[in-house]
Amino acid sequence: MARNYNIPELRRLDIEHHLPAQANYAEIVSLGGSRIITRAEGSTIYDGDGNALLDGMAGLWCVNVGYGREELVETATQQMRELPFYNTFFKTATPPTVLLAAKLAEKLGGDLKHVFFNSSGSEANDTVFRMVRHYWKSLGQPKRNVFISRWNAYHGSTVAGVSLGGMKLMHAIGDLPIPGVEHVMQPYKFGEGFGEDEEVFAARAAQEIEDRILKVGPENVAAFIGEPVQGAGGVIIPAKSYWKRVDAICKKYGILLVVDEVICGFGRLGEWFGFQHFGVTPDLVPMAKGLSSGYLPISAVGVSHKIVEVLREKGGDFIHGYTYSGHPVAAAVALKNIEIIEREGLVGRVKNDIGPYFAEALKRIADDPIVGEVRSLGLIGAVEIVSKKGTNERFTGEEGKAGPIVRDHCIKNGLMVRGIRDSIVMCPPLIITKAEIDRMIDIIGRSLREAEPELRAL
Ligand code: PXG
Repeated sequence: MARNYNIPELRRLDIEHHLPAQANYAEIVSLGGSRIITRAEGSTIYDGDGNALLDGMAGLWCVNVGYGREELVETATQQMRELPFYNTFFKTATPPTVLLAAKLAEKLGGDLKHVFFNSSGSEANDTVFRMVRHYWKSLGQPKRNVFISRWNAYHGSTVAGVSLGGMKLMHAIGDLPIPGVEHVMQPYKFGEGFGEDEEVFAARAAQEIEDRILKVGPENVAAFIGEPVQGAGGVIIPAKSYWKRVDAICKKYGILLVVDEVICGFGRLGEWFGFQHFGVTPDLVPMAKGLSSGYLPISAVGVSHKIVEVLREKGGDFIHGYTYSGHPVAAAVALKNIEIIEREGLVGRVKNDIGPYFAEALKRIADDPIVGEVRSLGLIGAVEIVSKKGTNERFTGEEGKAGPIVRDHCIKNGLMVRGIRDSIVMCPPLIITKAEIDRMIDIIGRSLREAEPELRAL
């Protein structure tokens, strides 16, 4: 049931006391406080001012099974009654934690038989950072401590997450990255290989990784980390051959491959994990978001048996972990969430039905005079906004203005999307209906038309 909130008072308190995540605090004040979201159902969110918004972002790339799942509420309630908390530090574990680890091992397949739990994607990548270095040290190769990542990658907001990530604006806050992270080019063909043959571009982007390994010295490189499809970077979808090449390069030099599935996992690309779509075999797999569909904070790192054997034989104490590692309520909800995805066949739905439908629907706005490209894979997609059709030229001649302007029109028209630099990105719940996809595309089309005069006046 919807509760009656005093929205003006909440907005006042928001300004007075609350510091929202990744925000410009002056802007929040000038806007008179944040938009207060009060409830949600299916693929629709409702704000306190009575607006219904189609949630084109599944919350923040996470509410894969959609809102309003009573089963998840009941599971959490039951687990809270039975055992609301116990840790995994005292040579102890809880039933949901162990069962979830086994379930994830089944979904990951291959050698990825082990799972370490955390509460967020950032924490998962901190675990990756420490485990990878500990692994090489245990093997007697302490010099192997360099991570290779890509510019514009997103791996979280903690010190290790930001450092592994390749967002320059984030690096500037907190004087990051920390030493030991090397960044190479991203496989962003529209931006960095416009007009180039897809395969030639994929080979060039992968070659940069090999070149950097040789420059740093293979004996110093611990791991390569990448998102199957870069999400926060603007939904950058590489050619399949790119990932095949990356995998081969890692194996050639004995470097660990870390595939960050925080956004792509749990059906987003039409497979349980993005690496399965691209046909590669990672050694470590951080995941979060869709693991619990955002109903509770939980993340995990899938770890290969090859690594765990070394940790068991030579690793001694792995002095790492969080109070909430393997939180029983979050784990129980994640297990039930996976059960829902399985029961409703949502992964197959993305691959064979709604994903292809989304791709077709996007084509309807591809001819818009300010659209440079539409692209999607499964249920993640982007619309590139350009000032001159047929080029990748941006409004005002510099990157970054168009996305937020078009996004604001979309929100006004009833659709929540992200504006990332000069693109609009979409990542809806996996249960979104075809009629809702049509509405999403219609709203983006209308918003592009409304925004064009504003963009031309920049
Ligand atoms: N890896 C990837 C690939 C992510 O997308 C994280 C790690 C970190 O997860 P946590 O749970 O610590 O936030 C993410 C998170 C955006 C945006 O601007 C994207 C994320 C988080 C916040 C904002 O689109 N992705």
